[in-house]
Amino acid sequence: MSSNQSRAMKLADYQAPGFSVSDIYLEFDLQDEQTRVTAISQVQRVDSAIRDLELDGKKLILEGLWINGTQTEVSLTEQGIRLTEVPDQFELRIETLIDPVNNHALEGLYKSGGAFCTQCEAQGFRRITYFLDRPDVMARYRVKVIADKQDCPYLLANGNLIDSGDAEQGRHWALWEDPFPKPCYLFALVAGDFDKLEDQFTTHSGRQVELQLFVDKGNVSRGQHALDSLKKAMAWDEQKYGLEYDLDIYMIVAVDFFNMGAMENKGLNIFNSKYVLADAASATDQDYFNIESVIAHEYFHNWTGNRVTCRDWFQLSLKEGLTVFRDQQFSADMASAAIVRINQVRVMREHQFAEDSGPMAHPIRPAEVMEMNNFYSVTVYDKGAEVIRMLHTLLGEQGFRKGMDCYISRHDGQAVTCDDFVQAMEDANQRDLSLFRGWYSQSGTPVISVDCEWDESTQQLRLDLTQKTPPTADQAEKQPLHIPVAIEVVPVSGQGEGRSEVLSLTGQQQRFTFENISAEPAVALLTGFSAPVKVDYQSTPGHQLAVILYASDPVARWDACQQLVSDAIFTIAQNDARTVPDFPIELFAGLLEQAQTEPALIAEMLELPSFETLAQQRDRIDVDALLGARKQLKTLLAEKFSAQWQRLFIQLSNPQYDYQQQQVERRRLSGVCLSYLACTEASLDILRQAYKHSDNMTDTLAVLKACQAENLPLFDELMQDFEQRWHDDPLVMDKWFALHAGRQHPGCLSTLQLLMSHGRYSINNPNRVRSVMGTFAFYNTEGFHRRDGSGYRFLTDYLLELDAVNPQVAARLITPMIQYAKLDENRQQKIRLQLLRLFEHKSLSRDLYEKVQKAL
Ligand code: B3K
Ligand code: ZN
Repeated sequence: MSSNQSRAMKLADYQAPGFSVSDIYLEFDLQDEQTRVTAISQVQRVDSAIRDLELDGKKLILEGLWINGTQTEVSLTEQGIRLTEVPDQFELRIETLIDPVNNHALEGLYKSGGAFCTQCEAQGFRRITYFLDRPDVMARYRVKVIADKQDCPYLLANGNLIDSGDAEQGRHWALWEDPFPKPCYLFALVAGDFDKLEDQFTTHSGRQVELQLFVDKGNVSRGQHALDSLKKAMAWDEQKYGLEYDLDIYMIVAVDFFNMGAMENKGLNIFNSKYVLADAASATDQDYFNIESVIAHEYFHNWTGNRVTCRDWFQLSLKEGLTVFRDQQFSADMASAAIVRINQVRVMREHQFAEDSGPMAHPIRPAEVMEMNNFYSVTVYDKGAEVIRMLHTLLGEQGFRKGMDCYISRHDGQAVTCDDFVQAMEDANQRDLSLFRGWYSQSGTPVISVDCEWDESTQQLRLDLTQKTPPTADQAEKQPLHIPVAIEVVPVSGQGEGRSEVLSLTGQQQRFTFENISAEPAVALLTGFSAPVKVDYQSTPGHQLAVILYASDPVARWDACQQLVSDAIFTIAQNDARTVPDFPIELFAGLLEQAQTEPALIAEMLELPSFETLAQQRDRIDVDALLGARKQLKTLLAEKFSAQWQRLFIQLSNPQYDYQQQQVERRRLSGVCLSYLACTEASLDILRQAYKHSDNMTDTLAVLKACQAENLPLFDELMQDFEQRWHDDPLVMDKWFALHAGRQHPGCLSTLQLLMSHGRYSINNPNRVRSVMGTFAFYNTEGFHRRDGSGYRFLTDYLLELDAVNPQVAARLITPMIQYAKLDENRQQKIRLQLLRLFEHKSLSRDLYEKVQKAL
């Protein structure tokens, strides 16, 4: 283990930079293995006490460095180089050589397929040149890109194109200028050959913006949805937040090799092609939805992230939490608000709660970071968005908007902190949010315990709420937080009015009393999932049923349903019961009757809670018993209502595919029907016909998933057909790989081996790796948690190989293996053994090291 692996940076140690860079000129002479980068920066000393200039750099060959034209010697540091006793103001010229084609970490400048592209967030710019690679150093960029004209007809960078021309030996060049000062993590360059889609957007104030979308050759017809989504996002941000786009051109480039979803580089977004390309035959409704949401997310960053950026990386949630919240608001406006919210609640419960209770627990503003890439987490992003949502709930729509206006006007062009954001919200609304600020510094999932009593004689309803946050791996002591607890009170009989309110829980324990509750009430707590907390409330099946039937909040209705079903699953698991409690059966009978009236919501209600969601409800879980119980309930419901599933499925057939809300909802419900039908004997023919007649990827995938989940022999037959049809399409093949990797069967490890020796498999392609190993580790519960530990060993063997290629992706895949505290002692021990193997590995990346060390 080298020493730099174990050193963590602390938020408390933040120091403003000693130097600023007002302008930088970059020149790239692009060659596969030897790209020459010339960087000319105008540097100014801002802190006279700091005499030396230290620059970050990684995997660079330094060809020369000049200060005001004089070649200068440098000394090497752990992070890069040091220039001693530099002048107060000077021109710094640095020439470096880099190797894009062998850059498989996909940070800095690399090649994806035939195209050069960059990824600089968080600290990738230091792989391009020596620089002050920190977000609070903001400069104006001019960038010249030189490349072979035939291989790279398009030469792109941030901002506006100001000049271009031909060069010697079949090469050409383009010069770009970005008028807005920006941190280097927003720098981008692309050079390659693409097909281009073009459009225009006229802003609210009447400016024309050119929109350009670059996709792999032959994919033009798959880019329209992304382009339409961009225009919707631009219009929405103007209407909702009064925020207009600020450059004359907005470019999006889709590439196949990308570590994450997309990147918001100023004026030149780079996207994983998964979040750009779609048509009915090859993309699912979920893909269409995701594309719209990620396109919007990156666009919204132009204000929340780019114009106002982060002072340091501990503040990441400043831009990510806020931008996720904004994209969620947008999606809710574009599609069904209820379903968008339900899916978000699932993400929180399945993934964020797990992170908060595991070894990587951290507040949305982490206090200590070893490897920044490890903190692009569900906590920073999704819990961060929940924190913004709570502010929105507490301040109201208008108050929140006032706060946003104040934040943007006060900090435009600056690099700021989460505190600055909360301060703007406070100032614009004259509110004291000091207790609320605890959400930024405290990790863990608060548990709200509820004691509820209704007194018929006084017609009073009393609620006693107690909050407690269990200690987390990073923090033992917890303080009470300001929690908005939205509730809905409905009469159990269904007769009469209900009541909705947001309770402000600020103390550790608090009593709330409601007068004039004349009929027996059922209480729905945390309606709309008003806070990222768990609720401990012993409601009765009767009251849960009343909430499902009579509450106005769809999330509360869905939640009550999930709770009822979860309780049933746990009862079965505990008693090893042959008999299943009656209430889920009554519930399903009712839901199936009404299914056509609210297809989208009822589809979500009919879906059993996932294994991951169930696991979060207990401190200890018995994997086999829980999987068995879930399965038992599913089969029972499938058989009991086989006629209804079949009838409903037939009624739900759609005309020709269109990505349109009503159709989407029907397809979703029809997919749920299929998943139950696959558990019944008579289903083979239905499944085969459904596959045969499907005109879209959503329905096709629903059949394949249903067959996969039930391990039907039909699965292999259809998968062969599917492969034959799609073997040349990388995005569809990702689905094929994932379906195989997620199949829970005794031979699943050999299946994985086969998949990885498949001609289309590549360890260098993150999408492919995630399809196979990600699906296995996260979702193939049975295979991954095999009692003999072979699943853990398999993942570990692979991680050792992958870590040398792409540490960022490796560190994401280890997640399910470090969240092991709920498992039985035998499995825990087997996991620790594998973690030790990783720990003892000589050249483990800092990314994996941080996680493994914490997990042990
Ligand atoms: N800001 C990027 C994420 C960069 C991740 C670096 N490891 C995408 C986004 O959140 O919009
Ligand atoms: Zn983002």
